Amino acid sequence: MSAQFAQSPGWLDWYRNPSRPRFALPPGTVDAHCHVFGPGGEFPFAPERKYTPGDAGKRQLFALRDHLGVSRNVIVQATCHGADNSAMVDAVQASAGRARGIATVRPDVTDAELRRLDEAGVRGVRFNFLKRLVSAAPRDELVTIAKKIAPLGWHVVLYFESADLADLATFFGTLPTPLVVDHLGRPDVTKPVGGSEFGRFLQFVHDNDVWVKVSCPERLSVTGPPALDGEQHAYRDAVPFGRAVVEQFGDRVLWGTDWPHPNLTGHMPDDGLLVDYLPQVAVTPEQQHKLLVTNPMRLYWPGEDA
Ligand code: 0GY
Repeated sequence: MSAQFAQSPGWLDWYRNPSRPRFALPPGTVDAHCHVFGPGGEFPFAPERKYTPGDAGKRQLFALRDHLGVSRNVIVQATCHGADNSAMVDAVQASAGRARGIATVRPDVTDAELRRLDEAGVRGVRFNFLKRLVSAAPRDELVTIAKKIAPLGWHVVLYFESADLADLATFFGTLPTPLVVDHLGRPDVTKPVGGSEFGRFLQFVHDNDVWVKVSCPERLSVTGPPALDGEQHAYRDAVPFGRAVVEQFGDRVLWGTDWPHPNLTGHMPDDGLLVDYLPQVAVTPEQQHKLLVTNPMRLYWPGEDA
């Protein structure tokens, strides 16, 4: 906990001793969705935040990276830091080229500030539509931001709930940048994978050449992690959704841990188990290599060898 910030009541901190994954990640694996929180004493949380996390800084993130066998990170600005990207940028700059960043900016951001972020390693901005995380997402402001970042070759990361896609899809289709969707578009995994809601998502991905993060089974799952009695398959109800996206859009899928897993209430996942979950959704070595290495390298480190 930070000296001056008390965590939100009931806040769950990340899993302290993650297991060593049995699944060996391919060399060059990118964790394309993770965050840093503070530390609040150095990088204060934003006044407009909807939650106050425990500290989870770059040192802990890089330790997890090394423990899991990950090579690189994409650090996504968390809403608890608002549009002050200092903690994220500090982590990216401390990574010696092994991290990229996704920022939050306001419509009045200057070109000079965008250039500074770009030089620091930022490659996109995130638009968040979850009402429990942001008070508003005015579309005119988002269009202004998207137009400003497009010349840099950045993309927009979209975070929304599947039920809201019907209202948002047309707007998303007008944005002038590549689009990346968080957490499989947050499907309701109690509904059929072949049903209309997930079908709409797949159509949206197809029609707009969208990139999709096959992440957060722990956030989507109702069946949860393996039971203590040794049940083998973690988050099994999320598997068909991830697998469908990997099979249909294998060249545009990404994966991330979502460490340090903000706002979970039921349980905190063992990050080693999240790695062991991967072969359930990316079944073949070729699918795994695209998901974990080829695709994120193409988006975040184009032209570089993994
Ligand atoms: C995630 C999910 C969440 C939070 C944030 O920026 C954030 O605060 O992303 C969430 O609460 O669902 O991607 O980490």
